[in-house]
Amino acid sequence: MTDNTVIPVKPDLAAGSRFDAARRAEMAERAARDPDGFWREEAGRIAWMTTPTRIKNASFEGDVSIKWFEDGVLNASVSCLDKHLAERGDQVAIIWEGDDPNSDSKVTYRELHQRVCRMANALRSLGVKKGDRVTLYLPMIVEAAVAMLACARIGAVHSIVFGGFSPDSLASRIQDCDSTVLITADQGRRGGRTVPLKTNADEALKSCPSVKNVIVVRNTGGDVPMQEGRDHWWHTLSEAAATDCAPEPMNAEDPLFILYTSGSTGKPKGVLHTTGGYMVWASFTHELVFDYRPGEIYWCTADVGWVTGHSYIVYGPLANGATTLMFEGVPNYPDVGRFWQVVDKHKVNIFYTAPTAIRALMREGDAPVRKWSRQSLRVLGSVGEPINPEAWLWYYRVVGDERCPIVDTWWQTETGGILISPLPGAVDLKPGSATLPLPGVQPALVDGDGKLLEGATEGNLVILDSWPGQMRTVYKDHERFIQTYFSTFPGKYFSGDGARRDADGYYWITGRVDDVLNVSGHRMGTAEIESALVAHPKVAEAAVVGMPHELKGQGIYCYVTLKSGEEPSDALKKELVAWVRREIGPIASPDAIQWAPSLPKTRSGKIMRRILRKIAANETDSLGDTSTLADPTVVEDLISNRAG
Ligand code: 6R9
Repeated sequence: MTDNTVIPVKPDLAAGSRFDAARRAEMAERAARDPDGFWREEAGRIAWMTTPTRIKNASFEGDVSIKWFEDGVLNASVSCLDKHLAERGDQVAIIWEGDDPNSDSKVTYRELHQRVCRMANALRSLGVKKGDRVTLYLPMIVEAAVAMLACARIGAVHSIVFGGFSPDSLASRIQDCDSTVLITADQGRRGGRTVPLKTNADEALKSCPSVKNVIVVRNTGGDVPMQEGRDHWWHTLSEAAATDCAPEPMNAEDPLFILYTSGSTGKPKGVLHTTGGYMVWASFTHELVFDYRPGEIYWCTADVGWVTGHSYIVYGPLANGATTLMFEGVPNYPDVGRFWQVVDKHKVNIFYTAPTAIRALMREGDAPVRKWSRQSLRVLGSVGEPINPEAWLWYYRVVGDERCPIVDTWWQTETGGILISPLPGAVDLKPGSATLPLPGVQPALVDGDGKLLEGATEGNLVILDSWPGQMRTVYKDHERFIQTYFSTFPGKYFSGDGARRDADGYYWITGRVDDVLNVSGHRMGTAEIESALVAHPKVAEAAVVGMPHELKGQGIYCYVTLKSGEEPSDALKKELVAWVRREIGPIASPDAIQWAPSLPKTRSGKIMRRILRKIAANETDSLGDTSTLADPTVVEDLISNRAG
């Protein structure tokens, strides 16, 4: 695959789209020349109680202050619900498709509005006020969207913790933001199995004194203990509550949600998004990138526990009055044709998934795809990690029958929404490239010293100026926000990703350049896995690096030094894998563990991860400079005992 493989925009798509090449160019030009004018107009896509007059007020220098629409007043739930009642109250807002192919349901905008109002009133009756934090630990059920919007309705700040996280991970996220309420379910369902959410929650809450009330959705009907005075059934609270609830007036810069994400150091950071800019960005990008047209059925396969679920299952699509599909299950249950069966069943027009799923399905061959018609599909999307050209082309040829453009969307929890992506009716595609920035986004590449690089080149991906959906701070730790994103290259937002730019100005994201792993599109810090390992009584030291993995993109490779007197064994390896899964969650399962009598360190004691990454990738003939090592023989030992 070369930079010259170009798949031009289909003429019929360009003709039918509100965003063709000319419109895109005009928007990009206007957003750059007159950001205030451009975003004042785009702000009109959401509902305001007080229309903002001050638009952009952001500086990446010094203390870093980012404000958008700062004198505007709104409520996010109004844009997602009330705004649509007159015109499309009876249109389906959410199609829910269960893990079990025989279970599904549909919720109209009017019904969703009522359900949200009931839960909002229920939360108020428990004493939840504007600014309070509410943690959600839920499966992919309609109640997850209802809970998010109910929090937004009363100005409570939701913090969703992915259902695959362990009790410990849940507890630390509750403690960090002092949530007073936890919303969970008896159990989740995934791939025919149950997930013990309430049991995990009870375990976590032993160390979370801030939580006074727990709301439990009866989902599977599994038998779970309810703690008198603390635990309430969702349905009991809802039934007792009224179906209308006055939305809390929120300043544009009041928090909407916190979402914890992994960085290269320390524990996960609470990424804070505010109301006005985030909502404008979610709506703007959802409409442009997917070329969303009224009446279309849109399906993003992410989980609401990740940012993709926030922006592209709930807030973006609902702000745009779309019909959004929520899927409880997994791509290979009951069989590997499940995605396409669901596409046909619900006549899905726009389908957005992750490269790891595409690669896994590609391995199963074309037949399970061809078995289904997929005629409704119009646009396909990819997110979460770089998509290799081979998987891109399979997605394009087999899933989309060469009819549907693929939007490879680059963005992050921190960016709130998509920043670099093709627009289906406007940008020619290149397999493996996220292509060009959206209007209003100014990416650039810098070298290690922060010098701006011009033309076709490769470097660190930075963004030069603010966009409305940008995170505002790390919850309760603004210093960490400045340190993490604005200190490596002062005055610029540093993404942590590397990228290449070709002669056409197209961006090709190459992956993280820091100590963050991307395993099946899930972000995790090597430091988190290392601290889980050293918490084991037999482990003295650990170093974790990523290794290339055919399906997951990256796998987790752990070098472990045991305490003296401890014997390495296969049983202990298994125990350590189980230990990390229990400490962090099943998504953090180590793929390989290598016993390391010692780790390669510099004379000042720094672990040389560069070398560990090379050994893990089996690229031992290109180790580079090892002359600064305190003891070079350590490396030879590690090479000869590589975990294969
Ligand atoms: C939305 C999301 C962010 C990291 C990001 C990058 C990787 C996401 C990508 C991509 C290449 C794409 N990433 N989309 N890499 N091409 N289209 O995934 O957020 O979980 O915070 O992860 O994911 O490395 O820095 P998040």
